[in-house]
Amino acid sequence: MNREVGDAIAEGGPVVALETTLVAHGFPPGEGVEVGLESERQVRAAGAVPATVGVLDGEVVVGLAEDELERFGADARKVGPRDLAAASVQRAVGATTVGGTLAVAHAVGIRWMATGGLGGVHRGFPHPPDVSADLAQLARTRALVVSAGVKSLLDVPATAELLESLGVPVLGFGVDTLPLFYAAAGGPPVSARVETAAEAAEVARRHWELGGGGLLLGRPPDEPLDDVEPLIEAALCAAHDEGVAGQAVTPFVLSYLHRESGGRTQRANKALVAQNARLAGEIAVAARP
Ligand code: PSU
Ligand code: MN
Repeated sequence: MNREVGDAIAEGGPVVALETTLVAHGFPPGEGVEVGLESERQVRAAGAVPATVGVLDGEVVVGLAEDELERFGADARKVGPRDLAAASVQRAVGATTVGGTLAVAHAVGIRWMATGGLGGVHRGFPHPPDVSADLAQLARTRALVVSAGVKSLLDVPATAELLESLGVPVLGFGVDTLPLFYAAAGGPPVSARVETAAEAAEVARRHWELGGGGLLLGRPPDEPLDDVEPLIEAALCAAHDEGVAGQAVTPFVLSYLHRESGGRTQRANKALVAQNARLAGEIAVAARP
């Protein structure tokens, strides 16, 4: 763990965990690092300490330095909660997903995290079924994740139902429905709406006092894209035709969208990741005792 993050955790200071799968697999090579660094700047601008998580040289690092972050390219292993131990023993470069990052946050005592869009239930309930480990890990981790909802290439209503079954509160930041990643409107209803960072922090604290685990906070993107659905359908068809499955689906679809939208989805994705990081920082600061 880096010194700054370790000290902040020890003092009960505001720390926000950030993931590396979106750095390695969510953007074209080279671009992801800039997204990661911008998230760190946004967390700092809110007055909190960023802790970007990943596996390097056998170590689970909490608080990657810039030169370390640069090693998270497209060849990094995608590391969910079940993959942490093997990636570490095998000295892989391991890019942690939301679920993988939450598992580490749990181990070191970080309560706040930001990402672009949570993973969830893939569309059409494929065989074999494909449900992101983000959900189970969120259910068992005392942390609040800020995201632009669930990635809309998934079955978002099914994901919302599963989050309810798992007892995960789904909060809307100033909205009554869960944002749809690129789009702001049209998602399933949230379980409660909160208006401020302080209110989100208070609900999280109360949830934990009551014995609860993780919470999701959906923040709609400031500049939503409302016309991406046809492209998503085309991307999912292409994935199917090319036999892309499992862990590879989300990166394949995101890169298809980035390419076929002429970079619009990429710009939107970059912006919303930064906005979510900023809000997570504000909530971490608001939560200080
Ligand atoms: N948000 C983004 N881009 C991403 C992700 C989130 O804007 O690439 C990543 C997260 O790491 C999340 C993962 O955990 O997508 C979900 O992948 P899967 O569906 O394979 O679990
Ligand atoms: Mn999956």
